[in-house]
Amino acid sequence: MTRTAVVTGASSGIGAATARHLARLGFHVLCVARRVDRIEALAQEIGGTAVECDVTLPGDVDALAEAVGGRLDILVNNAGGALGLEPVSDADLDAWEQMYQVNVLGTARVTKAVLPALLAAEGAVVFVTSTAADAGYEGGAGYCGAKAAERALVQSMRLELFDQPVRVCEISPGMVHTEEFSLTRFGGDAERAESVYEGVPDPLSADDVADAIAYVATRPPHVNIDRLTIRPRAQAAQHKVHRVTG
Ligand code: 8X3
Repeated sequence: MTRTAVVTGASSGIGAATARHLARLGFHVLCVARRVDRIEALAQEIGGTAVECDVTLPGDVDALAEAVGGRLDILVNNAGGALGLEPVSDADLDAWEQMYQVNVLGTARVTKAVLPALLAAEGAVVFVTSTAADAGYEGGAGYCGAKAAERALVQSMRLELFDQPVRVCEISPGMVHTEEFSLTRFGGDAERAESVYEGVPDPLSADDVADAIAYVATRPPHVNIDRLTIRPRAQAAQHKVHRVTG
């Protein structure tokens, strides 16, 4: 029987790379995102299925669950992201609301909707959180809070489902240079986005993280990788980043 995976946020970056990795491992991948042109191209490339879905909309998520059907081997909750880097004194709370809608509520909504299918397949759910969930940093309250809340989902679900046939795993990436993460965070300001990675010899790529996700997701059913933190060698900690200057 062909194994099936769902990857949310599959239109770019870590999500698209994960869809490709899982397809190479033989999974039929449901590529889930809002931007239908991108996921259709990806699905065609990897022999998967594009599912247009905004995880913040209950009707879209119901339709996704319908498309999944009765069995699902892997759910990769990747849809999410950061908006802004202002201190709390200047925070745009609409942006915070959007971050919580996607990273937290959207993730919970999708997970809830396909959990019966994951249980039926003795499957695994992998949450892509962030090292931003470890502690707050300056300007990060909204994003760090959203990612910490997403981590709470992982922790609670693993306890709630301890005697059920499903694995609950978390990947916590540090600095990853994708085409969109920082660009989105800084509202399309390409120069500011690139400055995040300036001088860093080798930030992680989307492929590096996808490789780790695929590893975690494809362990045998009795092996639960609770959390895997992955950073570039140049980032010893959130604020300790090696940059080559001059
Ligand atoms: C991305 C990591 O350091 O920008 O999730 O918060 S960071």
